[in-house]
Amino acid sequence: MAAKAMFLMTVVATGLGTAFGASYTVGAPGGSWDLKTNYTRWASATTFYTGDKLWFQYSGVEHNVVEVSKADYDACNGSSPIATFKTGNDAVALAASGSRYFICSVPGHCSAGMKVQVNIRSKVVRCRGRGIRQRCRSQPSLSSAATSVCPSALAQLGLAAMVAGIVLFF
Ligand SMILES: *[C@@H]1O[C@H](CO)[C@@H](O)[C@H](O)[C@H]1NC(C)=O
Ligand SMILES: *[C@@H]1O[C@H](CO)[C@@H](O)[C@H](O)[C@H]1NC(C)=O
Ligand SMILES: [Cu+2]
Repeated sequence: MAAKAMFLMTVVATGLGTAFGASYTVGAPGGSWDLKTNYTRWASATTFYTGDKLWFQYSGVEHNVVEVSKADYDACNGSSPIATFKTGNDAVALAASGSRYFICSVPGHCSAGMKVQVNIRSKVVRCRGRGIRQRCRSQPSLSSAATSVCPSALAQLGLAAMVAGIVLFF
C-alpha cells in the first residue's frame, strides 16, 4: 500500500498539456464560428478542462477571433484585445483554469451573437510506475482524443526506438 502510494504522483495537467487534452471546434457539430450558432448553448454542452484546445474555423475574410476581458465581452468591445486571431483556422490552448472570453470584432457581429465564454476546470492526472511502464489516468477520465501513456513515457519510448534504430543500422 505504501509502495503503491510512493509511485502515485498527483500532477496538475497544466504542464502535461496537449498529451491529455481534447480538441473542440467552436460551434461544431451543428455550426462553426459564424453568425448562426448559439454559443451559450454550444459551450454549455461541454465541460472544458485544462489541456483542452479550441479550434476556431471560419472565413478569415468575413470574421475574426478576439480574446477580451469579461467587461469587453459583455460590452462587445474589441478595442483592447488580449489576443487577436484571423487566419480562419486558429487554435487556442486552454492552459489554465478560469473563464476565457472570445468575440468577433467585425462591427455588429458580437452583438448579433458571435461571442463565446468558455469556463475551464483543472484536470488532475495521476501516474503510476516509471519510464515506459508508467501509466497515467486523468480525472475526469480521458477523452477518446487523448492518449493513455504519459508524456515522459512517450519520450522514453521515442528514445528507445531511436537507440534501437541506430543499433539496427550499424
Ligand atoms: C441560446 O441558448 C440558450 C440556452 O439554450 C437560451 O437560453 C438562449 O435564449 C439562446 N439564445 C438565442 C439568441 O436564441
Ligand atoms: C471600448 O473600450 C475602450 C477602452 O478599452 C474605451 O476607450 C472605449 O470607449 C470602449 N468603446 C465602447 C463603444 O464602449
Ligand atoms: Cu464576425
